[in-house]
Amino acid sequence: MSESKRLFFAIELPAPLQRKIVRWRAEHFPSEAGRPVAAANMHLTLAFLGDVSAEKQRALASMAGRISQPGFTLNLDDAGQWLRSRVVWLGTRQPPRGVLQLANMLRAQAARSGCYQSPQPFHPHITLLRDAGQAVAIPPPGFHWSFSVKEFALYESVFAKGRTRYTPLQRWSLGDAIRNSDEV
Ligand code: 2AM
Repeated sequence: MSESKRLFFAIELPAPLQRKIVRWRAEHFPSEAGRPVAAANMHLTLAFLGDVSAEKQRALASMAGRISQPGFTLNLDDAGQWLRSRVVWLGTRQPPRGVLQLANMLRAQAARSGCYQSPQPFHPHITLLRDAGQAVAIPPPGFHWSFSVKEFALYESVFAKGRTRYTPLQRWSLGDAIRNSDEV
């Protein structure tokens, strides 16, 4: 029997953006607000898969490879806290259709493969702090970071020596982004 891996599909953040976010977080949140997610671990989850066998991983990867849709731009212009899951996050006020379409497709494929999918609506976010159980002041989004998403990845979550590390295992390209009429 092959070993299973804890997997999820996600969007990677460019390293310079990860560094900017870390700087902003350090400036705006006290250390007692929560446990900071390491810069290299920052990502935007599209579909959580849970513990997956090698066989199921192959099937999920093959389905992901058949997804054909254009890339899109994500504007990180929102931040908030979910007390129930004890996280502080960064997100987007108006998720582009592309991110919703991609997540819906991956979540539907995952569900068809028997990976439990939460019935909660998909809220694209990047977790910044964990164990944030006390309400913290969320700074007004004076930031405006945007980045263009040209690919997505299958990640493995590994817990070792007291730390969780997320490692991209495989990546797929999205097609050429369709320009919004208000973009120049
Ligand atoms: P979170 O950041 O909001 O906690 C890897 O754990 C990624 O999958 C995280 O981004 C996590 O979201 C997301 N995820 C979604 N559902 C999950 C679940 N049931 N258990 C663990 N992680 C989950």
